[in-house]
Amino acid sequence: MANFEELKTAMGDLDEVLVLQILGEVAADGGDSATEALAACQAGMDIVGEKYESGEYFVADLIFAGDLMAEAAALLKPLLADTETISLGKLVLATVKGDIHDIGKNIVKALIEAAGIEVFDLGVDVGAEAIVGCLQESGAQVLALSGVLTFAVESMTEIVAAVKAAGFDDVKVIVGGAPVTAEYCEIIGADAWSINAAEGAGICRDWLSA
Ligand code: B12
Repeated sequence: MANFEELKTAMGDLDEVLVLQILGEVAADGGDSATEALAACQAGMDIVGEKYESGEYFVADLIFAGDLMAEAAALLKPLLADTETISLGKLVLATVKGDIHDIGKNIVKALIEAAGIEVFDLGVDVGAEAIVGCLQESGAQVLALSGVLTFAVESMTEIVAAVKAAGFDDVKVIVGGAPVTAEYCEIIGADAWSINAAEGAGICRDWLSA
């Protein structure tokens, strides 16, 4: 059985060799503990953030942390996915204009895909025009927006207004990221919000299963 406390610490220490070794053990065990492993990696990212804020880590460390988290999420994704699940529906995902943080977005993506939803990931710094275009082309029923900068809330508001103006009244919108609150959700005009990736994925799954 993999040691998740050790995994969390290894992620916080940016010890790539140990992180990959423990994830290898999770896979060898059949992947039953993939959800706990993902949570441990996320908890390790919190340690990275604390070390950055205390001056122990620098921007280069954050970029390395982002790559390591993306690698971990990619390794865990096939273990999280229920291979019996048929596609529940389609979802467009993006980090909004002005914001290039994508670690949280990529975690949400892994969990949404694991819930059996097809994700159209537009990347970072994405504005209303690209999102409306992707909704048109994909026929997605859900739009998920991520933003970590306080400023992201303004971009989200603009995007949701543009989506509604383009006539996508039936598209459900969920917003997430550190600055998002219930109050912001209302201002943005979104249908739901969460700062918890697993909870957000669950909301999308419930919408598409209904
Ligand atoms: C890593 C990091 C970076 C990396 C990003 C690498 C990458 N590939 O993403 C780099 C070095 C590039 C970076 C750059 C900058 N950063 Co920065 N960064 C961080 C840091 C340390 C961690 C962010 C992170 O990834 N957290 C881990 C993830 C997992 O958490 P998360 O994003 O919140 O996501 C979770 C939830 O919110 C939720 N979620 C997220 N999205 C969604 C979406 C949906 C739909 C749902 C349901 C849920 C959900 O699920 C996730 C998992 O639980 C934070 C500090 C901190 N402690 O948070 C600063 C921080 C976010 N950065 C900050 C700033 C200011 C910047 C810069 C402007 C710095 C500069 N002067 O250049 C630039 C931004 C440029 C830009 N235009 O975006 C500030 C933001 C302040 C603010 N409130 O506006 C912070 C808070 C640091 C600080 N204390 O000042 N940064």
